[in-house]
Amino acid sequence: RDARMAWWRDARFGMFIHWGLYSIPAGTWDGKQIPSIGEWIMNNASIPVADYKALAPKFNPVGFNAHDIVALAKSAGMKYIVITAKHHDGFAMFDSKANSFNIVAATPFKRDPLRELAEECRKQGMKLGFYYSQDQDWTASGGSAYKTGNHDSPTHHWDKAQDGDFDTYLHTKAIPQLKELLTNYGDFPVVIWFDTPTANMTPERAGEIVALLNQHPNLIWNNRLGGTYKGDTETPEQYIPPQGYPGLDWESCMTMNDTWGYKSYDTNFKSTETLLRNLIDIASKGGNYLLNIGPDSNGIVPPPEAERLKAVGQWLSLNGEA
Ligand code: FUL
Repeated sequence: RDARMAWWRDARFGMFIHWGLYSIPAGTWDGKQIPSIGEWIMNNASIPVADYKALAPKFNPVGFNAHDIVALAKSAGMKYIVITAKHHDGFAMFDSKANSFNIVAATPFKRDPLRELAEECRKQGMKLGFYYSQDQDWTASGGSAYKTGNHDSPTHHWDKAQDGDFDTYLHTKAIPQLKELLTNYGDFPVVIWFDTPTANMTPERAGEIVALLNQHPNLIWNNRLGGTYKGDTETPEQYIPPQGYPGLDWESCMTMNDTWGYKSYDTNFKSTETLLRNLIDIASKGGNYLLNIGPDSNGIVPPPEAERLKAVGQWLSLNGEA
């Protein structure tokens, strides 16, 4: 385990990327600004499955440039990137044969940004990991859905198209897509970042996923798979544990404003000073800082985010080791 975790412990600073179809509505649905985080808009506005899926033919993010994103992460002093391969909305941001609701098969863009990022990461000496929402899936029948704001409630569906059998979802979508992610990208991913397990993720079901992960002995995965599995890393979200987690590997993930997925009107950006203090505070307590960017529907990193990352990197190269 120590050998497996060595690069990650040294890394200290990584880039989280939340990017998907939700960058098109960008926080507004039917003319109304929908409160809370942008990537939850389908759930928060109870958008029917067919209406949400209709976003895919409109997704053509030709401004996406893997080279520039990896270079931005490098310039900030970041050592790894974790991108949303599939968030709770069920849309795969990669070429998937297992399910056609994906960026290659269902959009005019037709490119696989994960493949492009993998190639650039290899060229630029960056590590790459994939976020995958293994349990919640709001567009696949049988996928789980949390009721907004209540992570304890049983699966809450707002559209009959969501009803179905969780095991069918697991065996026809989640596990096949995880296999694709684990085998189609060469030496990547080095991290799988699971999220929001519900009661559906029993130890038995999670165990099937673990058997798959165990075929990749260098892989690092977080503590959000579910079942009884603790994973490799603790994942405090939007906070820094005052004492760290002695004896454990941990990573604080944080937004720069108040959303992970792009929201056009969220301008509540933290200052560069705050971002630097967070990084130093986290590093001093033995953790990693996974700092998020939310590219827009054209694939562009919002300028206030890019500017801050560059400024953080400048400070590090003047005052630290970057
Ligand atoms: C949460 C998710 O529900 C959010 O959308 C986001 O991905 C965050 C990092 O984890 O629990």
